[in-house]
Amino acid sequence: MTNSGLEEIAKVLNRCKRAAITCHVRPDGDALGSGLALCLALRNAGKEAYMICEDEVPERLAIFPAMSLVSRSLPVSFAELDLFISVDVADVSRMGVFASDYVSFKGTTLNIDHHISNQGFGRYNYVLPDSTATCEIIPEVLNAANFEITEEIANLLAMGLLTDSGNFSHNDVSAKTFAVASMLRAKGADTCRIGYLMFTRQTRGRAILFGKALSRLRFALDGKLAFINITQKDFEDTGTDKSHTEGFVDYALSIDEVEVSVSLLEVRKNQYKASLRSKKANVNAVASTFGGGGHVLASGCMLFGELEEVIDRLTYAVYQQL
Ligand SMILES: [Mn+2]
Repeated sequence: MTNSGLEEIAKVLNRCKRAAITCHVRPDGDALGSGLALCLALRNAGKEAYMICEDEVPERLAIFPAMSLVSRSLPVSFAELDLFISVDVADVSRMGVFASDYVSFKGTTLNIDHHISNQGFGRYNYVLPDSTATCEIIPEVLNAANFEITEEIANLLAMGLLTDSGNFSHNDVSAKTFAVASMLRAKGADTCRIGYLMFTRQTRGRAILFGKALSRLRFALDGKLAFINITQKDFEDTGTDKSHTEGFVDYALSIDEVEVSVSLLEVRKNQYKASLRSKKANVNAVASTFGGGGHVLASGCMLFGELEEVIDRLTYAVYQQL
């Protein structure tokens, strides 16, 4: 994978007239923040630019006015474009329905990303795997092209930087991450408000659901393993669904003695979706035992049976990894 020079990329951006930008399916803050920052910068520079994505904008991110620019189809034909840009896309297949349009595109393609697995599928590529977010890379591209970083663009980039870095908590956060954040703050990004909206705020139903889950917190293996469980009735009583359980399992892992935490969501009677988190032990191996998988420190699987049975089986599988 060899990157194109920034001057070359600047030329591509400066000479384009009509561009589409896409990101990966099930878009996150980094994908939409980086894509829309580029889209706005191109428009501010007098170009036609469209942001397309197969899936809808997640509710939490919809608060940014620029999100209304994200479309699930291109309003012109691909043949009318001279530039097709992908952001935060590790592999062409991650573009979903737009993958075939990208592959058969006759104009110029540009690939800007931070995933280590990115093979450089664009005509021009700018992939920096040491970056915590694609939003960490976009500013240098905009600067090279002489595109202004407006307050709105700074807010979008800050949002992607905060979300992909886990509010600056991931181990790939570097001095450059903070330098970019500092620059974006100077350009007017409201990092305090973005942090609150992305990481802190929640609905009342979610807070009550969390209380229910936490009231059932229990421990095994001398306190090294923690379980929380949520029933179908909890979801019904609080008007929530599984999308509101994000962070529950991480909360259980934050307890000092706990090495592995598990959340068990009741999918239906005698069926549980387990999410596993670990500080060190291999929970991918645990999940694999039950036909699931994921990463060493974060994985998931489906289990069948009574709750107590499921807990016993998971306890034994975790015991073997500690
Ligand atoms: Mn990303």
